[in-house]
Amino acid sequence: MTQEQQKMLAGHHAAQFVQDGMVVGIGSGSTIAHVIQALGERVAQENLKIVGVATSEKTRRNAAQLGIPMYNVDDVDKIDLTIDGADQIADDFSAIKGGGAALLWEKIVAFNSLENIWVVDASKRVDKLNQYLPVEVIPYGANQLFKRFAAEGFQPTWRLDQNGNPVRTDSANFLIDLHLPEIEQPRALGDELIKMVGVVEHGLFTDVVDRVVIGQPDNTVQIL
Ligand code: ABF
Repeated sequence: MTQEQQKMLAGHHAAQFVQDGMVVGIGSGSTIAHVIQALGERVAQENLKIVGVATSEKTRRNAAQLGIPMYNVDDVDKIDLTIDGADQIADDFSAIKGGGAALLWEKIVAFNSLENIWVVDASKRVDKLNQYLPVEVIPYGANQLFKRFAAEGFQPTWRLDQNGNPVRTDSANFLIDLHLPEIEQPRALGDELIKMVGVVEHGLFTDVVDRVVIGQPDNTVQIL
């Protein structure tokens, strides 16, 4: 199975965990697009009654177009279940998220959810986290932060759009991607980053997820 087929397999499987009457946090990214598609089909075919909570404006639009009522995180009393994607998931269930520029709202929704499920293709599973780490920063002072990241040896790069302009998140912040070798201590690194003035949030997600749904190349789904 291709990576995209693995994403679809995992996404459709994860959508089955959503029950009638739930408030569902809906993540971002291409894997979650399959979850949204599957939920939209259930809304249309089973008259599934759910309320969605957006982790990005793009997800809000995509889900609403498929008939899922979408709310902000502050519009609901609680979130029963959040389903989201990830860029990498390590053996200790720490993850890097934010490749889709939605890490801040994703982390806010995740930490306000009673249960969190991540949905990935098999390529996202690694022994240790080792891909670029997105950090969301306030625009004012971002250049100074960039220089500080460089001085720390984090090899920072600006997240740029196709026109070479800095990407703005849904909260109108910038993203700086850090390029480190293997991240041995994700919690310690996260604690270090979040203390740096001007950092809004980082893409290290630790002690968050309850279940991981993995689409495998052999057309099976592994649930951890
Ligand atoms: C989102 O899903 C982001 O946190 C993460 O970067 C992305 C993974 O993208 P994809 O599912 O397209 O691989 O939750």
